[in-house]
Amino acid sequence: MLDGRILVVEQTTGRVRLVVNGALAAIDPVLTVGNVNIGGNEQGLLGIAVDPGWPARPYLYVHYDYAGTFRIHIARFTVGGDLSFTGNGSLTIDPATRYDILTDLPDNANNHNGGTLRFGPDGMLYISLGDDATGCPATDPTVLVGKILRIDVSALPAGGGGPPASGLITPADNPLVNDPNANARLVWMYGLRNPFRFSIDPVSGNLAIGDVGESLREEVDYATVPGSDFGWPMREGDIAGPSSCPGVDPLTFKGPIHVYTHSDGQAVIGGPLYRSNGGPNSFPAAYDGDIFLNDFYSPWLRRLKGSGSSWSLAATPGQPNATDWGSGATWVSDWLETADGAMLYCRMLSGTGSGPGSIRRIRYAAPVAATAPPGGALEFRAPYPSPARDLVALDYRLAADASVRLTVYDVAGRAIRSLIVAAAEPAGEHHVVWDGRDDAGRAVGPGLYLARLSVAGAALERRLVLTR
Ligand SMILES: [Ca+2]
Ligand SMILES: [Ca+2]
Repeated sequence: MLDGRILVVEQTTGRVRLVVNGALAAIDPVLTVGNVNIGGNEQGLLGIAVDPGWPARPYLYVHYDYAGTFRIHIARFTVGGDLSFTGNGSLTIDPATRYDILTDLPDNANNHNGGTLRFGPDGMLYISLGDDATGCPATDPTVLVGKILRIDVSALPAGGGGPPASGLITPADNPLVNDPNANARLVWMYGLRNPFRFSIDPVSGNLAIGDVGESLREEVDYATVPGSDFGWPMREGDIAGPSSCPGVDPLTFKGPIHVYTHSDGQAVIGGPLYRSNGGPNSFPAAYDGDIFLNDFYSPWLRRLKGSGSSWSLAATPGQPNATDWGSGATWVSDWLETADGAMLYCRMLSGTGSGPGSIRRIRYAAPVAATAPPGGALEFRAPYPSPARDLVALDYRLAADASVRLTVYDVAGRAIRSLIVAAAEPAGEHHVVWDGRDDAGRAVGPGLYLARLSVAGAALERRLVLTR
């Protein structure tokens, strides 16, 4: 995210796309990173960050698997064009400006590469690295796998080149800064399996990490103490892990704040550590400090609320159910909070996994006042996501038991899908998902549709848009 512009990396093409005011920039792609290795499902161009000193420091940083030497590279590119966004917002990047910052991060296995770059409020660059399928080296600070690194890029010379001497990027306040090993001096957190996505609290600088599990547990870690060991591979979430590592003291492990089993998903994605910033699309103060997560293979988005040292899933009126804060969002590979308090999320894929991806926004909207039909108060919430590509959630709340009818109409006023046919429904929250198909099971075309909820002789209507 860059002053209202969105930068998107494409994993397997190495392309960096720039979105300006909802459309691709005039120069597209803005950059193609060369020599990206795309073995397996997990390698590729995985992460990007913008220098916090932009536009005076017009730098982008990328995290990618490098083809040729079985190493992960962290590199910087110098950006030209409309840096201050006074014109059309288009940017230019000369690939020859590539400055290699780290080129020796092990990548012998094509999986477990980490992949996130983010700057903290301290101006330092944080880098996630998976264990490269090695297990115990994740607990060894001298081997740069299974770690979050913290480096200082402020003193790097301008232009292309690199890599720098280790001392030039080592922050003076890293936890192992006095270690004789240069690798260890870059380590911020360790004992992680594959922290593909993490976020940083813009207030405290603490990290919320989604650590993808092996075969039994997915976990979220809240990293508040530099130099913490999160236990992999001796621990997997809240249970024993697959390996015992000689000389590693389990008593020092920091446990996860949240776990779920593989009946609920297969790959956790660490979402924003949210700050209610008062912006025009900001969620209320009750969201301040909450940690979001999703699972790449499951449709849900979840919200964790902290109380003291314990965290639990939030239950907010209007949620699809007591566990999920949102639904209908499979294939989400990353999300972040924007300056206006909204959240963007990226779906890498759609449908059953072969459809195109999209960037979407979640923003706070004050609850819509309900009309009061005979028989009890009723709320019919705005359909979401909006617009929708395939699934649309239609949520409503009944104050009392009632007979309900829910029908979708096309713009010509034809009833095309009966979702609820005069059924007796209990008081409370209800979550209905329309799959974009008519009563004959055919996928309907893109366009505007109307959902009508009829309760006790009164009807409420909501418009929705399918983009297909
Ligand atoms: Ca790897
Ligand atoms: Ca762990």
